[in-house]
Amino acid sequence: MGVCPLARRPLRDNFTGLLRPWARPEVLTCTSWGAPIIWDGTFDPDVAQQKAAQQNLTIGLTVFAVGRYLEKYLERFLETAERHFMVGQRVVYYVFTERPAAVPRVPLGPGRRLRVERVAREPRWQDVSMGRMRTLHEALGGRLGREARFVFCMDVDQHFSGAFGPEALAESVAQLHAWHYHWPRRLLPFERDARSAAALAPGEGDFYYHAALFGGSVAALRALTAHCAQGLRQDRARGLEARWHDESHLNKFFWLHKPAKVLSPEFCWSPDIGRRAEIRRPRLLWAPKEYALVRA
Ligand code: U5P
Repeated sequence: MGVCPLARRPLRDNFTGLLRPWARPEVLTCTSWGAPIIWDGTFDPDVAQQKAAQQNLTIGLTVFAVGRYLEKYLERFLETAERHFMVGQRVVYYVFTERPAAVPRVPLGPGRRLRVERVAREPRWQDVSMGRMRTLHEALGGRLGREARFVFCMDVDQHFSGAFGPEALAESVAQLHAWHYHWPRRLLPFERDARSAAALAPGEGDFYYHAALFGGSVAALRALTAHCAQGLRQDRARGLEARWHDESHLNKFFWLHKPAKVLSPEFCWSPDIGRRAEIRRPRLLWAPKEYALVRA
């Protein structure tokens, strides 16, 4: 009981205690390298709360809101984070924007703080998205890295819809992409151009991970952001841009450095997909993609 059949190891960690993979027999609950895949029902949220409280953690949550993303999404993201993200833990939000004065004043609960960091606005949305890796790397090497023990990095065009607690914490955390978690591996949209630093050869790649949510310890995220920023730089120097930008590089990183924990698509779900029996309680919901409006 509580054993990963693929890696023949107990499925447990410092936050969840022993997991209950048998509670979700219809889905994959561990990876071939023994990392848990966290589904609703496989963990006890109270145990996770207690274990995190014993460790007296500060958890960072970073989000970029540049250009129209600020007015359109930030307030709801923060308001719903106050209701659902790591409730009962110490939390520090880091909002990166080119207009600090426009950041909405969302009332924060006890032990929760918001810091605003100014970033330059890149002319292309792809560059805003890709520039995040370099900015995050610098922030993790500075105050954010000193304040927080674990950090989650998220897209802003989504909102919390259910409890997102310490069961999601680990040394490194990857999110299964809601549109791709059930696709055959050979069809996953990894970068295949061998000239790109993000390239995966045929047969490579475990899962396709979503860059809208990743996390881990400060040290692990320093390594992840350095890898991605370096890959993005290298591609640019060769006149290349990977198929899914920073997400392609993130997928390469997690192929080379396997995540310690994988979150099921319940943690970051797209309502456009419709109902799926295995998606019980989504934690984050993507906003409808209104690219014509926000990327203009
Ligand atoms: N982003 C911005 N402004 C932009 C483009 C992207 O703030 O012009 C940030 C948002 O946090 C967004 C994330 O959720 O990058 C990923 O971008 P996208 O792939 O949703 O366009």
